[in-house]
Amino acid sequence: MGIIKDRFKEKADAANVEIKDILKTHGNKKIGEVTLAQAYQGMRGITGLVTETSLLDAQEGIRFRGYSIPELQQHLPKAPGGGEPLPEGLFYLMLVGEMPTEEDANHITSVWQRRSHVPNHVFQTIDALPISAHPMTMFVTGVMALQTESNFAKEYAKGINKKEYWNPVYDDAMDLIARLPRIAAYIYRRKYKNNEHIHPNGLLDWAGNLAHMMGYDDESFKELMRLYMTIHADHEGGNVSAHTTHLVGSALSDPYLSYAAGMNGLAGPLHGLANQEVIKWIFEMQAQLGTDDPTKEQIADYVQKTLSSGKVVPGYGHAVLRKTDPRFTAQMEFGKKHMADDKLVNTVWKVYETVPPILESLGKVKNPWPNVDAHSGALLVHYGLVEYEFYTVLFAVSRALGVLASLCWDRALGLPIERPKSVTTDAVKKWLDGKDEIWE
Ligand code: HAX
Repeated sequence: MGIIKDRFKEKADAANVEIKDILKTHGNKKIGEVTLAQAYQGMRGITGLVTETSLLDAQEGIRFRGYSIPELQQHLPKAPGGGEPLPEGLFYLMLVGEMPTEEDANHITSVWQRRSHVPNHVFQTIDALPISAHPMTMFVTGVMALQTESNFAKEYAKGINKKEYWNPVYDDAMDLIARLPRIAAYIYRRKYKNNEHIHPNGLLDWAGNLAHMMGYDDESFKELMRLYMTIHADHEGGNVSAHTTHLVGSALSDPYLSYAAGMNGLAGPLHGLANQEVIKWIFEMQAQLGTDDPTKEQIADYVQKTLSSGKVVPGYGHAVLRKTDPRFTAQMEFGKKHMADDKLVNTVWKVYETVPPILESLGKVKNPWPNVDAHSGALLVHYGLVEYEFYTVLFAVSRALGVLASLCWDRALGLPIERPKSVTTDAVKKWLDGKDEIWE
């Protein structure tokens, strides 16, 4: 077995023993109660999932295996001459649960380079879609076409012992992550750059190579990609993309099927598509106001217009967070370091000063603060990546790291098929009247 596979298996075996012991002694302990409002309103606040890779605190934001984003920036290995973390290192941290050495991160870089070949039929399948198709449609279609390569599906068809499920799932996860930059870059060049493609550079790291294949060889853009791929990778288990990947995987659908399902969820405007919606909203504001440097008063008027036409302000609010998203702050710091005078980036900062008090004044928005998507587009536009419909594809490439590391854990821990109980309103009414207790 490979070095990292061995380390993962060792950790997973130890965790299995520990969890069995916890369940034996404490399995009947309650970790919460479910109210009717929670059942009807998006299961907010119900603790009902185990995800090992990261944990979200409403006030503090995300921690990956205990490390905050600034701590990741400090401790994870960097590319030579670079200042931002290598996403390879974050993947190692999420998978193995320990901070990687530079050698560990470089090892993953070379494994992913070796496994990055994408068969031709995947590109042909993407080519069968009209050029007008949304990049996320092309992306998920490409991943589905790649499912022909699944080791897990092949092993399952042959009749694999359930104790061994984790093994081909691990290989699928590594293969899929390795191949995603090629698929993403292919879509970008096909849709926006005349179908002129760029060969991978075997000397570059995973995120640097993605930048290169998209046609962006500026060193600071590569740094942005490393940061971007790190901060978008995981946000604990309950968000739509992570939860869907986990749920579909629990039916023993292979990692390609599970990840594609999750990314269909990421493509929704209340989730990952919000990154394109933010920049579209700002471009529309600029066009309507006739300026690329709006004042805070002009922005406030535009926000009111958005709200009064029954729309949400994209990039603001969160189902769990109750403070400014540290992923927003990390991007703001990057902006201050690399492009402090950029007008669009400054507009994002002015929007940040304007929107929260307005949302707060509505009295119903639980979190008026910006999330990750409020900032990302403006940084990309700075480097010339103006094709905002593509932004969610970048998010999807990054999200693969978290959801696929989690899927390895799901199978290594032998988690069963997920199947919560649902009720009908009729049954609820009978239960409230004390007439029926069919679900208890
Ligand atoms: N603008 C206007 N209204 C908002 C709002 C916003 N940014 N955020 C929440 N609200 C509204 C809700 O629509 C809801 O209104 P109704 O009661 O009239 O239906 C009310 O405030 C209460 O909602 P909430 O409890 O605060 O928020 P939810 O947990 O239901 O939803 C969302 C969380 C992120 C979906 C929500 O804040 C939103 O729609 N934000 C804008 C879209 C966005 O930025 N999404 C990306 C989120 C981060 C992410 O997943 N990235 O991938």
